[in-house]
Amino acid sequence: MLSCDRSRNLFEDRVDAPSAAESLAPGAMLLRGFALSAAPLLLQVLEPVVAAAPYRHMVTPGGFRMSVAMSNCGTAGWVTDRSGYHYDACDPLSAKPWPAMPACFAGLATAAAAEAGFAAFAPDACLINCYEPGARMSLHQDKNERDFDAPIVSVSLGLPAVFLFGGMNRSDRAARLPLAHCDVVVWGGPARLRFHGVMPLKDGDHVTLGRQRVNLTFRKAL
Ligand code: MD3
Ligand code: FE
Repeated sequence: MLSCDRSRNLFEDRVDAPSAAESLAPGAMLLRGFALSAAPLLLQVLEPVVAAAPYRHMVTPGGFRMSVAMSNCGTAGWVTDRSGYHYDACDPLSAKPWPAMPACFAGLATAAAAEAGFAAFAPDACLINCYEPGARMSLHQDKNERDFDAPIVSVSLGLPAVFLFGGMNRSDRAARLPLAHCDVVVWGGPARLRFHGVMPLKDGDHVTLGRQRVNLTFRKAL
């Protein structure tokens, strides 16, 4: 049962209500708790997606194994290997198309984008990042998509993380932004090509996801 103490922070499911959109920078909007009501369904439909296309540690063109385990759903999926980064209609592990994007995934992404001022966002790719304690993502830009006019919508689930929000140059000082279960961020316009990353995940025990953080990033790739 939910306790009456709204100040506890034991990584239990959030008891707070979604709050109003908060501007982080031009084009970047934080929607705290936006995925709260959708989360049980999101996690339910995620199961068959990752059963069909299991999380895997991809290798960067430089030969490094990524600490984040990844999968995809949608008509295109982001992949990296020794030959480079690209979007592909098929999962290289199965040689079959990525699982379809569940309607509740696309619906949440479109609604979040609209809330942030980006009408009619129609994602065709959802990259699913699975972090275990210690996993991190170094500063990078997302620029494998064809159309930078479309925003990227990110949905955080499970353990909290510290997100790094940098500038247009890798060497620009990055702001630190804590992201919790069900926080949604919309990155568009002038924020779309900013460098960003995730600090190493701290250990913890989330009530539904255990020792995991799952991040869904919705993109218009094609
Ligand atoms: C800011 N994922 O998959 S999502 C990625 O939490 C990625 O797993 C992180 O960066 C994660 O590429 C961060 C937030 C995000 C996504 C795209 C952005 C922030 C962004 C594009 C531009 C600026
Ligand atoms: Fe990224």
